[in-house]
Amino acid sequence: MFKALKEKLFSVRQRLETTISEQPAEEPVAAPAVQELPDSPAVEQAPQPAAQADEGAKEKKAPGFAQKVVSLVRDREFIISDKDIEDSLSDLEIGLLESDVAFSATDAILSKVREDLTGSKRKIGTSVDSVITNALSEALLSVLGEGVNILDFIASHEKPVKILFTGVNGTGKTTSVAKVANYLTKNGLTVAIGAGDTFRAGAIEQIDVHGERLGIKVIQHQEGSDPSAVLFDTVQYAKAHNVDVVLGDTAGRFHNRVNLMNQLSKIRRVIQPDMIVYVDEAVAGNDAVIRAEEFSKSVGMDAVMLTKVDMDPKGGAAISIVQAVGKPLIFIGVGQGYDDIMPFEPKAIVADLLAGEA
Ligand SMILES: Nc1nc2c(ncn2[C@@H]2O[C@H](COP(=O)(O)OP(=O)(O)OP(=O)(O)O)[C@@H](O)[C@H]2O)c(=O)[nH]1
Ligand SMILES: [Mg+2]
Repeated sequence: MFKALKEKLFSVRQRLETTISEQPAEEPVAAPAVQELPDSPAVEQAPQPAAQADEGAKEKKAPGFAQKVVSLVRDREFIISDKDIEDSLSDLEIGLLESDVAFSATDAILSKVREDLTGSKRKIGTSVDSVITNALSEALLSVLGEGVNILDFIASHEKPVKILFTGVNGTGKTTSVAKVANYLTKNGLTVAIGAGDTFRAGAIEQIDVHGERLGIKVIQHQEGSDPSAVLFDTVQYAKAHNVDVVLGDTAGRFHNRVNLMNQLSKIRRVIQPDMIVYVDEAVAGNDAVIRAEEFSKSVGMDAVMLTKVDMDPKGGAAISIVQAVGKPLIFIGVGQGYDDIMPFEPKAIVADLLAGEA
């Protein structure tokens, strides 16, 4: 998963490690002021003048000077400067853009890495790699956020918890509804599905077949009927049968199809979902990001599910979408089987991205 992105991050880490490690181990440091006090009776007095010497050094490297300093060794620590990491950061920028990470997300990651690394002190003897990995990890996590655990979310909401799936045509909404239903039942929850795509021919039958295979109740009306009514009935069914979760499938739609978008707003008003999941496919790259932003503006969303991650080695769409809409990625789809779904846990994903060579 995310093989290309992992490779790029690995090569940037290697380059950063080389450049930072190549900095001289020791450079002349201002003579310790303690020597100016030969009569000093107590060793404890030494830190005081040394601190003053430090202040002096700070004054000297005030504006302009700091940029010229490659690295300083003081108190057996490196101070990493902008210049040390400039080339590696442009590698990182290119690597992220090539992996389909959008410009704004790339920018956010770069500034966080720069902020974390420059001026950071590394004790001689500590691993350069850990300093770099930490900075990259923090930067990626700052964009990916905390994530959401769906089981916790369901546990903390009144039943039935209503989750609506939306997005453009063919991205994997219906398959995702089935996968999520399967995931939830495997985690001990009861589920009912609303066949809310009454628009596309064959859509009702498609979700019905999934329901049958999974042993999950699918509520359906006629093709062409009002999807709000189907989903309303699904909620009523869930209430009557003490079902934990309602999953609502909907027809694929582009944000510029006014009628379909109005229909979605109506569904929203009628069933008042606890969570709207926007589904898009990783293979769409930056298109997915633009579409997500449009959906976010028009109907809103609470979380994102990215499908077909198995077909997209780049991995950037995941980072970009989350950054663009400011909502968590809740699941990724990694194949066509019911079990090909993974809860998206930012910490685990980032740890894997930085675990080494792909
Ligand atoms: N490889 C792969 N294929 C997927 C994944 N998720 C869905 N698909 C496939 O994508 C195709 C479209 O899936 P659907 O679930 O019908 O998509 P949809 O968004 O409901 O489509 P519409 O209802 O027409 O808008 C199907 O062939 C699915 O098997 C995934 O994670 N990986
Ligand atoms: Mg569908």
